[in-house]
Amino acid sequence: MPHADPIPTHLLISTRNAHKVDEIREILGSDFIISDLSALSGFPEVEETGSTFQENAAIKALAASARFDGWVIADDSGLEVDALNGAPGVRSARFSGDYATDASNRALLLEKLLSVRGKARSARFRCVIALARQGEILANFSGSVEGIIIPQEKGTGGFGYDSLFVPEGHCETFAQLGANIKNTLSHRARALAELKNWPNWDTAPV
Ligand code: ITT
Repeated sequence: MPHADPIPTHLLISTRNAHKVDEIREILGSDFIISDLSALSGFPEVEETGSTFQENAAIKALAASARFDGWVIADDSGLEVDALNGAPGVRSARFSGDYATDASNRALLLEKLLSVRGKARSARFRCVIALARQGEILANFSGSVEGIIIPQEKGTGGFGYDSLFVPEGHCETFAQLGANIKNTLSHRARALAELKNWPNWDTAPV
């Protein structure tokens, strides 16, 4: 939803995940100009040392805000599986180790859930988005979507764990449903809906 002027027309996303950038750009629409860390040459790798999505989102947002004099957001997100006591959680990107890929993470998840059946395969995606400006966190926005982990991959769209996750109320995975549907009900879409409705856009420091 566009805001009355002045609006944050330019948002830098502190991420190296091109899939997140595509989704955020599509969800926020044409009222926002989106760039990512490729716009900051020589930007170092940021270590995600937090133990919560909120802490890691803040770490990523503040690192970019130290180098960029405008609105910055960072998305920290992941999958929580109930049968695994919330794992992989904040370790979703590195679930299968330092050299993890989306495919190796999915394979490990399937392996760990081999003996888990039916409703016990419940899970949710969570997303926390930190908004920063001039080296300060101004707000956090969060969203989640409930669902179930199926026993084999289905669909080719999306990224990460999308081909294993069937959102509540649907019969297909996020990878099968495609961006148009995923971006209306995902954890990221819900967090970004809060961001768009943040009441302080007009009064925040510029
Ligand atoms: P940045 O830190 O650079 O933003 P990242 O991929 O490392 O990129 P995270 O630390 O937030 O991002 O880890 C998120 C991981 O959780 C991501 O790599 C996926 O494995 C998973 N994930 C998050 N959102 C997802 C989504 O919408 N669909 C599928 N998997 C998702």
